[in-house]
Amino acid sequence: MRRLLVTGGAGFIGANFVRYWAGKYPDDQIVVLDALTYAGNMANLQGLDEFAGFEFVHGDIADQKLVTSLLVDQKLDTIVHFAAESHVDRSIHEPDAFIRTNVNGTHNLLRVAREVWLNRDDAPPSHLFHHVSTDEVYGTLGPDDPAFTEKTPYAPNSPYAASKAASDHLVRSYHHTFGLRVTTSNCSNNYGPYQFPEKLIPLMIVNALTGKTLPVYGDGSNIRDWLYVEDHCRGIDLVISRGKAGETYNLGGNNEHANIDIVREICARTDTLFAERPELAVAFPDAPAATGKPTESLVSFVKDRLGHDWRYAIDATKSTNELGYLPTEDFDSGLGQTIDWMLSNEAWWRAVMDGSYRAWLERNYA
Ligand code: NAD
Ligand code: TDX
Repeated sequence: MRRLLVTGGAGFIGANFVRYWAGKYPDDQIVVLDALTYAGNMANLQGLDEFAGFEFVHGDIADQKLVTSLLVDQKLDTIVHFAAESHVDRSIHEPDAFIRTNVNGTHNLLRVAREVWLNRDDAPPSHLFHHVSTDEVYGTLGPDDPAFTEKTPYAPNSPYAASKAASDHLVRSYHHTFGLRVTTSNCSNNYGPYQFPEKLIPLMIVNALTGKTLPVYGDGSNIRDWLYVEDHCRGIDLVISRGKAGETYNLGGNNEHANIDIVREICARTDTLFAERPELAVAFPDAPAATGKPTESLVSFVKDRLGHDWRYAIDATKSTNELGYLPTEDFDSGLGQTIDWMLSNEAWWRAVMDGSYRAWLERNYA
């Protein structure tokens, strides 16, 4: 039985991970620590309070006293660290929060883990600090470059990527210097349920339904390697269960697409869905598809993101060979499930986008 501290568990991937883990390991204890920033959402964890081992704690990973008391009092033996500022565009406009949470926050978790797990008599018999990171630490690829491996030198280009790279290095150093048992996974772009609609796929779906512009940065040729979020959760499980302390593992989707192709695919699927299901035109009257206009009419090529990385691609051979990792969801069905989820969860994304969730948060967590 494991006793997990899941940081950032009210965010997109963290919430999917908690649902995955509670379903697969119902006897484990899961304590979620989340500061509920704009990206954190209690609605993402709805239903989990029925799970006996689940507890939510509202707090900051940079709070040394709080993290110490959670590890000591609850005898937690595994940290799965998702909490981060995660949006590249925000890191370009306001980088400070990225350094504070991604660098200093991660360092606080590491020093508390070291103190509690390595220096105390009542430390649990085994421990693991799993750090969830990104492929963006490796920089950008040209069209013919081989995909990133775990040996690719780090070359982060945005303040977000640099802050994640710094946190990866700190995690590594706590293993090398102090012997803390750590693993790190570097993953490609995720998509799926509960993703905050500031990221490409959910933003385009919401804007297509509400008749807003679909802003494609630059010429839309930039390529990402897309992974359905549940496959990422499965990959993290494999690293936690079978990975070797001190090692890093790449997790990817073998699934490269140019942004413009993704946007066009979402447009085409929206048109088809509205043609097949007349109730959608009633529910979403502002969508062009509600009046038979092509959704693609909303596409607008806008000013490029500063320092925009052109291509990411993950080589996950090491994870496949050593852990048995393979993504199972193909992009066709994964994108379909994501659009269906957004159609069935209008209240969720409207609340997130119109600020009523913030008001709810202030009422309940002031
Ligand atoms: P997200 O922005 O949806 O969620 C982040 C969560 O962390 C939120 O719940 C937020 O409230 C919480 N948080 C932020 N600052 C905190 C703090 N100081 N203390 C406690 N909680 C705090 O992010 P996501 O997309 O779910 O990403 C999760 C992790 O996975 C991040 O570390 C990110 O770098 C990594 N990652 C994301 C992707 C992707 O495609 N989204 C891909 C690879 C890796
Ligand atoms: O409106 C948009 N228009 C657009 O063209 C948005 C939001 C994005 N884009 C482009 C920029 C990227 O080339 O789409 C691509 C994907 O953008 P994001 O969804 O912002 O993701 P990205 O910048 O690739 O970073 C993501 O993947 C790695 C996550 O946000 C990170 O947290 C993760 O580490």
